[in-house]
Amino acid sequence: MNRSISTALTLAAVLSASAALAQSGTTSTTTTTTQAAPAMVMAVTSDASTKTVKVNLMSGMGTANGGLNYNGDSKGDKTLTVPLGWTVEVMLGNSGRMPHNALVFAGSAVPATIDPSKVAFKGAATAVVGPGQTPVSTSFVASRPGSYVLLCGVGRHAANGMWIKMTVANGIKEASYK
Ligand SMILES: [Cu+2]
Repeated sequence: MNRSISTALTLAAVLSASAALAQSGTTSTTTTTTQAAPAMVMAVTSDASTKTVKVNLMSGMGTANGGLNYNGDSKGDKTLTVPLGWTVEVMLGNSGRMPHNALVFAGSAVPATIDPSKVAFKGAATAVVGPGQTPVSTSFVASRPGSYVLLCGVGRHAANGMWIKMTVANGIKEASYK
């Protein structure tokens, strides 16, 4: 775990340096750290060579929104933006007291009925991870541009605010979480 995080950090640093050298003229933000993470968890890292985004979500981080949060975020107050056509690898941990998962649905609001068979992209649903359990992961291809919500499908967590926004955008070459 520690090794993979530091590898990701190193990779992100290399990518940042490469992007700076390339003088692409577009945004230079490669990564965004979360506010509530005690160890500066990297929320997203981007790898343009493999067109892959790694997303680290820690559910139940602290007491924000009564524990119904990802990385301390809830109620759409953060947006995960990923490049169109890239592979999105989601790693979901749980530092809280309730089980959680992460599902992606089309639209900009929590759907009235959360049907795991109707996620926006094939694979855009993690398993449920219990408190303190080993993180779970899934990956999907963000194959259609637009607005999405990433939410928890457990109980009424999403209705109670456990969701963030997600945007799939054409013409960008790195992800952001802000
Ligand atoms: Cu939940």
